[in-house]
Amino acid sequence: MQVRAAVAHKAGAPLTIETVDLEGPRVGEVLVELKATGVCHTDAFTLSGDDPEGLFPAILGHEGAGVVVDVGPGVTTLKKGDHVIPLYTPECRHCEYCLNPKTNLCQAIRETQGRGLMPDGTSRFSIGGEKIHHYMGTSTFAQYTVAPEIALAKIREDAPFDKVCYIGCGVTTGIGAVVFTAKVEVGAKVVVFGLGGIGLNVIQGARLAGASMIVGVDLNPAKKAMAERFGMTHFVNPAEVEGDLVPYLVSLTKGGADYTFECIGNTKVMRQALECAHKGWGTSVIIGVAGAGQEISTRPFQLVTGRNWRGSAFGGARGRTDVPTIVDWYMDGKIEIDPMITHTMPLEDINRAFDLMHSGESIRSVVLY
Ligand code: NAD
Ligand code: AHE
Ligand code: ZN
Repeated sequence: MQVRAAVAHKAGAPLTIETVDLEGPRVGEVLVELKATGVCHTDAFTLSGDDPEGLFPAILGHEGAGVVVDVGPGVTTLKKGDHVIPLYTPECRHCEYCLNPKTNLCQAIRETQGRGLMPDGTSRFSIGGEKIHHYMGTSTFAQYTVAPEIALAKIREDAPFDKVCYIGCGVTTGIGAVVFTAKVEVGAKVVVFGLGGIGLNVIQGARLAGASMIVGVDLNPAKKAMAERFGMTHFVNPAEVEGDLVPYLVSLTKGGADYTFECIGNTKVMRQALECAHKGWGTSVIIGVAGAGQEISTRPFQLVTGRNWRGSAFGGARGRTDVPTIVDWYMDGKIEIDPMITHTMPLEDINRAFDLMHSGESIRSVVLY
């Protein structure tokens, strides 16, 4: 079939809206009609050319929601008409990783996914016979996409696509990093670096977990009001701090934070986030994605003296199991999404979503199909 899609032809260039060819689903695959997709900073990161796994041409996008329109042979858990959220972290429930409760990083299809291909090593997208790569196994910047059955979470049918698409990445990543990865306890002191689409969800996760102090750190003072609305108790603009940020934050938290989260992708900030965690027990979680060739550093003494350095992908969530629950949390009013979706647009205007992100004007832009 022919579908409209935003195609990334090369690094650093705007996406182009084109009609592309999409093959139907093969064994274990599902054809999904997208109804909405968010635009995450990771899409911009890959488009910039900084992603070591970035491939071109490709159809980006990994924060979608839609409806199943066809299933390939062997698909047993989904049928036409089901509402779904595509998962860039699938959940096969059989691999060594899925069977280990310590991780959510299902590896069943990771190798082909990283090469922009379906599990059988081929692509369903093409233009004039030329292959177009899939992206993160989801490619949600298209009216229709094909995804493996294990990379689709079935969700309730009364959930609005234009809001719950955000659970496909930002909401789950932020809240999950707090509740699944760090397991923040009631009364904990938390510092969140970066108050964008991910950091705000870390903040609402920390409030949900009962944190007593939630410090938000951002260079953009315009992010303060929204962060307060989601539970931030103290705002720090590093540009306004005299002297070093780390001792300032250690003093503010009276000895260091129990948990810190880096939600920017800046390796210098990752170091600050580790070093303002409490001596003896503080845990710092890296969520931000850093560009090719970048490395983190600190004095080993920081770890010797009891700080823990961790990372979190997709919030430690097991998509097919946890995403429907997070959709329920939204529908039951336990978490909020609507105020964070600051802009919506048709696919034709998707490049505006990237401009709004780079200028710091948006939290989340959502493309409506
Ligand atoms: P965003 O652009 O919405 O937010 C980034 C925020 O960081 C902005 O508010 C910006 O003002 C602030 N900032 C930038 N530099 C800063 C600095 N030096 N000090 C303080 N604040 C600073 O981005 P997002 O969508 O929230 O994504 C954040 C990061 O998380 C990106 O690196 C993205 O790729 C990554 N991410 C990771 C996962 C995962 O599973 N690990 C999932 C989604 C996104
Ligand atoms: N491909 C990059 C890393 C990109 C990355 O870290 N992706 C996150 C999700 S970001 C979503 O917005 C992730 O889940 N990583 C785990 C994985 O297996 O990809 C690189 O550096 O090569
Ligand atoms: Zn994302």
